[in-house]
Amino acid sequence: MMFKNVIVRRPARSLIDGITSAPELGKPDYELAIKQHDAYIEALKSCGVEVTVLPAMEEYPDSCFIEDDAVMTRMGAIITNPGAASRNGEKEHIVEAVRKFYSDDKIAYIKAPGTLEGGDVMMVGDHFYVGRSARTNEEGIRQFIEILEGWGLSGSEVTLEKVLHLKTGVNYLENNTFLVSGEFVEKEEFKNAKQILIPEDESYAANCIWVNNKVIVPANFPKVAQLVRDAGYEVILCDTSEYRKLDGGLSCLSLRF
Ligand code: CIR
Repeated sequence: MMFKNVIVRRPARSLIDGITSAPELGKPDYELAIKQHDAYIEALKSCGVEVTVLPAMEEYPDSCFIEDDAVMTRMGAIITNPGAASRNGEKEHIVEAVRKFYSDDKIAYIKAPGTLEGGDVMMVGDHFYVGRSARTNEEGIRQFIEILEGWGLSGSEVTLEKVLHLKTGVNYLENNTFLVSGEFVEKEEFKNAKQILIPEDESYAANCIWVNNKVIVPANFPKVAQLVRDAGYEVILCDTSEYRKLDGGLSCLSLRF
């Protein structure tokens, strides 16, 4: 399986007002965030994908975390219904971009009272794991799985206890290989997989992205970078320090399909 396309959204200046569970890390520096975003786009291009860059949206401080607004599958796209109130309106602004890649009959919508954010969705071939979190509820998951099944795909729920989104703690590379941290190590779903165990002091780096046989790893997490190299992948490092201040990781910044 190869990705052909990626969609990103430029960070807004209002980024400094984004949601965070870690205010002690300080506010993001907008200029540095822009430089890191530029480097992220270059890293993606070096993996052979076409990158569509959407403009910043000042009214939505967290909108650069575009992964939460849609889920792109090989059969169709699902526009989410973000559970964070300040982010909910982002979904209206992703549809136009998604329409460039999918016809209207291949675009489905999660509807209230269902909520779902893309950071809770992990694609493993034709199966989609969905984290039930503070942002993604039971009804959102029910609708999501129903849509997937209508397309001949499947989904299942994973319960989360500590992390913001499912992919904060577990991410899929390929060939049954997962990057697994904390609460996910012992979970039934991933117990029998090939696990790359993320050391606790580098848990942020559980959020890496596999793009066409290369793996983009956050900079400054040397143990994880080495573990991924040891698993046989070419590693590209990208500094995401400014996004980390808002609980954002590498996957959050793009839609890959
Ligand atoms: C939020 O709390 O919604 C943003 N500050 C971070 C979103 C991270 N997105 C993701 O993990 N997919």
